[in-house]
Amino acid sequence: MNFELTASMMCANYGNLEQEVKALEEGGIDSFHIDIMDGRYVPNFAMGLHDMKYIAGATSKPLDLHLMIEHPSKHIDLFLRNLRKGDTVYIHPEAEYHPSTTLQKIIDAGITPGIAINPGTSVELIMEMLRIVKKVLVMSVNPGNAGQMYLPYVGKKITKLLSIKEDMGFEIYWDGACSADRILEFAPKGVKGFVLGTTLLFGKERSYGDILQDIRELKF
Ligand code: S6P
Ligand code: MG
Repeated sequence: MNFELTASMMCANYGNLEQEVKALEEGGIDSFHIDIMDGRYVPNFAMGLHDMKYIAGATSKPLDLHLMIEHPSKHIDLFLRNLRKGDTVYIHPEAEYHPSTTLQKIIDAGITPGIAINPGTSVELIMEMLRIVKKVLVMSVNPGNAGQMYLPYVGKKITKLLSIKEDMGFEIYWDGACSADRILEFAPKGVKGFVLGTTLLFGKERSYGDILQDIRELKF
């Protein structure tokens, strides 16, 4: 089955970030998920521009930039000028007065545009934006922290998005409490990729390579 696996780098060991990036890359990760938090849009501070640049310099794999910041349009140029073709930027539509203007900026920079949708945000609210984005990151936990509980009502929203994705031309990605059960259920239905954090990938006794191989073969 063809699905993508992304590493949530806020869960990595910062004591040796370069080694973490290499081990994930050698283990077969598809891309690196960078959670940027400003302490305002979400109640936490996580990674910053500096971390993003460091990881970009340590790998040739794509970056997946998840902006959990207020008014991303104010800062987006800083990020865009440090990204490469093939990278993705997700914004949260609630964090912006004019999210489609910001999405257009991402498109104009040659970067893949995405929106991240919170558990409490409905498909109806983002319907028009679905026509211009290539990726939708469905949050199955409230944004701000790793290691949270899955909110089961999000499953219904994914079903709705799956039914319109082809028509509207976007792919669905999963972020938050991504477990084996969820991959087993949603990868065959057409969810294109999964962000792996503490639930499946980080802080385990096994190597990243072994874990990633088992996930790809759906051997849990
Ligand atoms: C949450 C953030 C996510 C998490 C990731 C953690 O605000 O956007 O990317 O870091 O989902 O995964 P887990 O398995 O620890 O919930
Ligand atoms: Mg994220």
